[in-house]
Amino acid sequence: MQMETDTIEFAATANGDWFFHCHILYHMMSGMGRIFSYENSPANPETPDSAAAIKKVYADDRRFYAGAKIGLESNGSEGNIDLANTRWKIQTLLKLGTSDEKGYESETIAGRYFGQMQWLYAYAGFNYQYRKVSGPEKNLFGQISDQNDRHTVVAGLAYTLPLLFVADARVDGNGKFRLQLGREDIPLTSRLRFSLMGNTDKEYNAGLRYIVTKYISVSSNYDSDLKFGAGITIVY
Ligand SMILES: [Cu+2]
Repeated sequence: MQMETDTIEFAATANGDWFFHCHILYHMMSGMGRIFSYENSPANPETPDSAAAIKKVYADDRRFYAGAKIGLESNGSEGNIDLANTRWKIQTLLKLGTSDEKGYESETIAGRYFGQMQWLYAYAGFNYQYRKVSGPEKNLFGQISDQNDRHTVVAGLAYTLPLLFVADARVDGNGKFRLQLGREDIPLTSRLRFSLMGNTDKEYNAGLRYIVTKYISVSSNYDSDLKFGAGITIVY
């Protein structure tokens, strides 16, 4: 499983270079492979410059890959588009309600994962949010919320907790704080996924997604801004 450590035992019955790699090929191509070599082995005639060869193989680590998850549901559209390698991630989040009361949000952040286990992610970016509200709203810190019309920078730290819940603490350019806790893709069955999120801006979301094919899921969610919706989710 992701972020898990496993110990393996194997019979090292030949000298030279051993390539250990994940058999999910896009994992291998994004760095999930390492070469172990016997010390003092004779040089491999096909790679006379072994240092350069290793550098080339491990450069896979730094390649960027695109991903996306976009929900098209009766209450609006919510999704994210990512460009990431094993350390860096640029992400755009979109939330488009079907009315001004449900609101619109777009956020683009760039950040880096730190540490061997990459639990910590530090990021900065820009957030735009518009939502028609009847009166002033406060967040759980007692600050007047700026969700009704926010165009500002954001910076934060996210930390992956046990059970893969992500805790996210941030401040925006208007001095508003936000703490958020959530997890995506909790497997209820092999095809059914549950997601849960709540934050100190009094926003919350719970969703269910039934995976039909690799790219298409049937989904529904309840969102504090968008309310109940059902439709499809496209995953790339
Ligand atoms: Cu893998």
